[in-house]
Amino acid sequence: MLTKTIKFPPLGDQRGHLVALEANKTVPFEIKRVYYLFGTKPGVSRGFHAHKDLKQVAIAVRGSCRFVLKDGKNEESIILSDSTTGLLIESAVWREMYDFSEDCVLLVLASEHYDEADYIRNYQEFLEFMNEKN
Ligand code: T46
Repeated sequence: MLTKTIKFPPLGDQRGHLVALEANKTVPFEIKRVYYLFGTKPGVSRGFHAHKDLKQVAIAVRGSCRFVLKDGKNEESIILSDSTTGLLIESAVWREMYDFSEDCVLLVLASEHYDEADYIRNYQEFLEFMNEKN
């Protein structure tokens, strides 16, 4: 299963909603970096890369988008549209992102600092990396 989701317990009350994201608790790694994607233009797709080591959790805190995940053999698609659900993206998984709603704010929690050397941005190289790994 490539699409692993984490349900964050909603802690809201009559005043509104609250979700807590805690490293090594609700998020299964130490969080070293947080970034968010927003203002993605209609029809634009993003991603098209894998990470050698990085693990991430992505949450559509507003709006929606669709992830396609690939491991070289299997492919799965998932729509993120719920601010209490995170998509856990393990290392060595190719990701593509589509269908961003205009209001989409995609929050991403990352297990490592930014390192371009950890990216595989060519799909053929990704397949070779997976062959060597397995
Ligand atoms: C991912 C998906 C979900 C930085 O300088 N620091 C950062 O922390 C990040 C994430 C990116 N950048 C730079 C690298 C590029 O020059 O920002 C530019 C845009 O990044 P990229 O084209 O990789 O963006 P996406 O939306 O295709 O992918 C991003 C993350 O890079 C990636 O790890 O899994 O969001």
